[in-house]
Amino acid sequence: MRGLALLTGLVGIANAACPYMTGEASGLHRRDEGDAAAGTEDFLSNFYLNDEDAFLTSDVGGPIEDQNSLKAGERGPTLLEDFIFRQKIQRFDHERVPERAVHARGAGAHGVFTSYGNWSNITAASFLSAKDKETPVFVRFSTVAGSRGSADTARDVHGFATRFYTDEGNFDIVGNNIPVFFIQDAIKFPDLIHAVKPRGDNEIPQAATAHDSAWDFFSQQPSTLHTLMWAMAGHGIPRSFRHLDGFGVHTFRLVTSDGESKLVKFHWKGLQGKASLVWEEAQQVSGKNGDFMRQDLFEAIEAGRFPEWELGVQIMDEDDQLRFGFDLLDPTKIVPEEFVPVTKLGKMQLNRNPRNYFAETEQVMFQPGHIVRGVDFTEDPLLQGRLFSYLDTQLNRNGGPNFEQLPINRPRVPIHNNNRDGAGQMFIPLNPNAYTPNTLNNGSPKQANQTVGNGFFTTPDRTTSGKLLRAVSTTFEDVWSQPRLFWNSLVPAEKQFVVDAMRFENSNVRSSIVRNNVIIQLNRISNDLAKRVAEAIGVDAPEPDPTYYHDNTTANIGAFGQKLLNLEGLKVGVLASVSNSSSIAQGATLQGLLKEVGVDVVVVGERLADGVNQTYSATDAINFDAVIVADGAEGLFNSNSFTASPTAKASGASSLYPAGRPLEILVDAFRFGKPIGTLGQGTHALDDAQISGDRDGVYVADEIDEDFANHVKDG
Ligand code: HDE
Repeated sequence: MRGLALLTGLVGIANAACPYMTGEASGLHRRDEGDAAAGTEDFLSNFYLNDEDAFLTSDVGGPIEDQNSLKAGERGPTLLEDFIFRQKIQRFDHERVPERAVHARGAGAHGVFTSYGNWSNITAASFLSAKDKETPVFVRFSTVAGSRGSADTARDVHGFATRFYTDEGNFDIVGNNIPVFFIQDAIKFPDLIHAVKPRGDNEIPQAATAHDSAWDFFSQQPSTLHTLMWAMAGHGIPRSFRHLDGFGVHTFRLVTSDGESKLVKFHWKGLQGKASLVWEEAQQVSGKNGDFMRQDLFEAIEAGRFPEWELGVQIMDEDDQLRFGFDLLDPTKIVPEEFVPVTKLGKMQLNRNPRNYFAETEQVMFQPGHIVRGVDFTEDPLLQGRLFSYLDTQLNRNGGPNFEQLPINRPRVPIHNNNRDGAGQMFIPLNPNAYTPNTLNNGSPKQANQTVGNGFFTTPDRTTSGKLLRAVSTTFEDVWSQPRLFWNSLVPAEKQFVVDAMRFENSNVRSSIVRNNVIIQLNRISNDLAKRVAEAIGVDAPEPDPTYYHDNTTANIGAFGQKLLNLEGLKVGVLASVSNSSSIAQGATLQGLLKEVGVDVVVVGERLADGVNQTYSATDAINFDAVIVADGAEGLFNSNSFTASPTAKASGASSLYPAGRPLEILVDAFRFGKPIGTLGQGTHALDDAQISGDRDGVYVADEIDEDFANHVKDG
């Protein structure tokens, strides 16, 4: 019976063998196809191990104690026969699997995708076959270059990998938050990654491109320029995983059950809106809270503030491959939305945190090759290479071919095939005739195809032919027009952001040859950009090179310039003083006014007390999206407080936190472009911080009211 989910079989076996699987894992669930469509169900619950009120056991089930090893005499050596000791240490020794070669640092969440309609006119994919049809998803966000323990806020491209557990098998969109990629041919990927990863001799710098080899590669391989521009803009340091968009990058195909195909680009458009950190801030965060982004995601979901994205596609005809002046098979190109608008197919909500980081987020093994009926590849040479790499890397990470049977990887539909054995086989296949064709098992498992059994099929009209050659297609040659399109389309503040980023990165490049080469390439994008970067890094300003220039612009490019779509989970710090209870009460008043938009107020005081959520000693501007100085707290901001000794409390200093911390929070918040506000006498803090109350983003008010709260919201 088709409806019996794959899981059911395992649960049946597990129950017999594992009496300690309790509660949800007790095998009371027998799933059928109806359940498979129930979007938000926690289908992994069949695998939960619940230790509640249970005795500790060995791996083979016998109850044990494991606090002391078995010794020959009180002061004697440990005995080899101590299987409890051996198993515990051995399991510990084997806890790690190889981290991902790239995208090692990441955070995941479960959710549900809901189709906006019946899209059978463009695809046979079953998860898009009906309005309101729900499909469970798991998403993993990541940075690329850093190792597993690196800081979340490194400047980098960000991975946005989504698995749809559809009722016709798993479909992965293994995308990024930037719609283009550095190279056009997968064979260059090891070069790219070796160049951006830390140096071979001293493994420095971690999770950063601000070093010679990265910029050497970028300037020698100008196909990198477009992605580089996006990474140097706000997209490189998003405010959080909730504040970025996602892209499938390559052109894919969608195919109807009749075999009609369209070319598509996948987009994830966030319903939170986009926002970025500023670089000074990101660097501080890296040191002070390396878990900043995973924490934001986890806490938002725990608080019921479920982030959402709409899945959209730009739909193009097969004949459009060269229509827009570039090649749709070239992954360094976007299709401007003015040429082809994005059709929204459905919405994804992330609404459940993993229960175990390793079992879910670390063991999830995405592959661009995980596609379902109704989706097909294109000949993009980067995509073609990825189809090999991800499977290969999973074999390396898991040490064998049965990784698709891990709970987070297994599909929600039964599997039936003649693949057998290998390390870690989790099933007991009952068919002894594991080959096709067979008569001994009545021909089963049977072949499915386009018309029989809802099978996967390759686009019927796909053809390819050609001379064998190792060369870049001439249709991939122009790699400068779109970086310029990107630059032209940024608001001035984000242009400055790009300039600052490039100045920072290249100031750390020792080789003057590399710095020169960088400027040569930037000058092909924009003379303005090249000159502004050159002046900071000791390179002569280049003459314009108009052969490369155009004035085109496009929309929806920058991370700046748009208001957030919602404020959920953002934090406002109210800087108060425990010696003035009214200053603390203002925090509660503001919380009342901001509650409806999901903003949290954190009241900061010299020490923890009633109404004080955090101390000055343990917080910084980086923890807030806006900062308010309460009426009555102004005494803490006296600029003497920076130099005052711990005993000099009269001048506003306190031994309870590092000297000058309240002032530092206010100044940093302003420098990092966050809205700041003062209430009543709190306005004197602005004088101490030398910030004019007339500046944009600074709000001075006598007291808290709706108007003040609205300013904070709009900030
Ligand atoms: Fe990946 N990439 N990649 N990549 N990639 C990996 O696979 C690779 C590329 C992306 O959260 C690895 O499971 C090659 C483009 C994401 O688990 C590895 C090429 C895009 C993730 C690999 C690319 C991506 C990976 C490492 C050039 C955006 C993390 C571990 C042809 C469309 C997925 C793993 C997760 C991970 C190879 C280029 C996105 C080594 C060879 C383009 C989001 O297989």
